[in-house]
Amino acid sequence: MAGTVIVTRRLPAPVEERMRQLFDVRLNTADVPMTQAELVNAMRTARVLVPTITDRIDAAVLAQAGPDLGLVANFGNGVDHIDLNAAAARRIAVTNTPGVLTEDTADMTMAMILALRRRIPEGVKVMEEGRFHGWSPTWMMGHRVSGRRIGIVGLGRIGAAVARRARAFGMSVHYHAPRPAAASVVEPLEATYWASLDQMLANMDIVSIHCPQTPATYHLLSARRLALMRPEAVLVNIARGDIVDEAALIERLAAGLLGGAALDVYTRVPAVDSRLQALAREGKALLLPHMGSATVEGRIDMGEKVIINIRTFLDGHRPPDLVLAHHAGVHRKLT
Ligand code: 8YV
Repeated sequence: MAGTVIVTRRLPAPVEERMRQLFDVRLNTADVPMTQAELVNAMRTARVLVPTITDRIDAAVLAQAGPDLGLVANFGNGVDHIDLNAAAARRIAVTNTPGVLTEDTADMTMAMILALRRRIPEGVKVMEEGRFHGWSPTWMMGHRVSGRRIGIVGLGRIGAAVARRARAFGMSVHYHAPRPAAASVVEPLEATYWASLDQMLANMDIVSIHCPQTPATYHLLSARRLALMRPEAVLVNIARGDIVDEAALIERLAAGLLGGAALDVYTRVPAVDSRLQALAREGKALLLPHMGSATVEGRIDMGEKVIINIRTFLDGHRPPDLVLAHHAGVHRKLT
């Protein structure tokens, strides 16, 4: 099939192989992000660009796109690294990979909650370092997870998958979203809707973030809102770093005003704030290196979604996973 497809990062081998069979494709064999100059160069020549979260496709980059570029087929769900308005203005379509990473991300959310509350990383370290000197009644006591109230911020696909798991673990499910979810979603979960995020935060044991990052959700968990959380409550963020005011979160954790945080995403990557590492060493934070959707199966499924989007586009049809700026809640340009 004709058309130059440029892929910015190494993808799982079966995905790269399939792309080679199907498209006139230029793969990036170096497993490091492209420089901005390389990215701009790719934008000039490609018909289809396949970026990942490590590529910043802002208005300045899009302004340099060649006349042939018609599709940015993102390898991933979140598109906060792409200026959707600028793409739309240049009639460049943007697609993502919804659905296929839902269950893996929800599994990881539960793993993070359990690991933080039951002190799993500390326990693993004790064994690795040969510091287990025998059981005692007060040894490694964590906190019970069942019977707790979980407040889910954003009851989309991933939020609902987390809610199903939380129910199975005996938690009561609460959620905040711009509007109540459909009865078919909410009823089986017996989920309680909180129109006010402030009020939900003040009443939860666990708060888990599952909304996209948009200008509207930037620092949604602001210093003021973090201060509403109960001092023994924990925060889980597997969505995007800037949905939380990370500096304010660090202050509250360090001051013992929050029960803990489990994070898979950060404001700065890869140079994560070193104060978070110190908090992790004290057992107040559990930190993961953005691996929420990282399963072999999930990444291959994501690649398959990207391929379907590219094929339909190159065939002259509307790709199935189009992301529209107004649907994604993007009302102003990336800053
Ligand atoms: C992806 C993610 O691995 O899909 C997302 O939004 O956050 C990750 O799980 C990443 O975006 C790949 O580009």
